[in-house]
Amino acid sequence: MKPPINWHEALKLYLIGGTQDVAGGDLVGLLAEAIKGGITCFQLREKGPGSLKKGEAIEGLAKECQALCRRGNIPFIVNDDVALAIKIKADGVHVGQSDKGIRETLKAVKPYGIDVGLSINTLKQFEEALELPLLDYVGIGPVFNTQSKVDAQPVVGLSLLNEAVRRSPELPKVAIGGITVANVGAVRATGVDGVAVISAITKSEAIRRRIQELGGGSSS
Ligand code: TZP
Ligand code: MG
Repeated sequence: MKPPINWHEALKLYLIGGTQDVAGGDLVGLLAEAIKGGITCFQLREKGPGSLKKGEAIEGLAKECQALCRRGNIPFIVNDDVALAIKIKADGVHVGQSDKGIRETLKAVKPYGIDVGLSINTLKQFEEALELPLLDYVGIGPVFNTQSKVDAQPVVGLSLLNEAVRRSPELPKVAIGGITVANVGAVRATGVDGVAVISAITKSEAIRRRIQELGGGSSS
């Protein structure tokens, strides 16, 4: 059996991305560079304009990303697609409130040893998440305005992060949405385990330096 993932550590600098987020579409090249730079987790989120649409192509891309993550010793997470996560034995699957019910997702994937992350946008949703003993982590946001998700929920600001940390220091938490070099310090100061970003890394021209600036990479 694979060792359990320490989510408090793995959430430190969580890259999310798909073909649509990368100019030129070379997600695999970007991921390879980001892993060398020191990201601590990766989620494949192939979604929206510019994303791959064919199941076969997505599966092929997922396997390439998974192989890179394995070599880099970081968790590989699939967004939304429970069947794909099971098929390729991903480390985890991340779902939103509007995806297949969270209880159903947990029931479907836990027998395969797949971890589960859930997006939350309100304190009520956070409290509901605390009632799910098998849930591995929550993503809280969008903290700030984001250009990377067309159907984003209302922004939650730093206050929901502070409140969630106060309610439960134990449940691993990653902040998401509009996180940049300019605001990452304030986000981390709330006590969340880490930050999840799309554009701060995928739109950077100096990925390794950007990862350092966001708090990833080695501390040496
Ligand atoms: N969920 C909430 S905000 C968001 C997702 C997937 C997009 C985050 O992208 P960015 O570019 O880091 O704001
Ligand atoms: Mg979703």
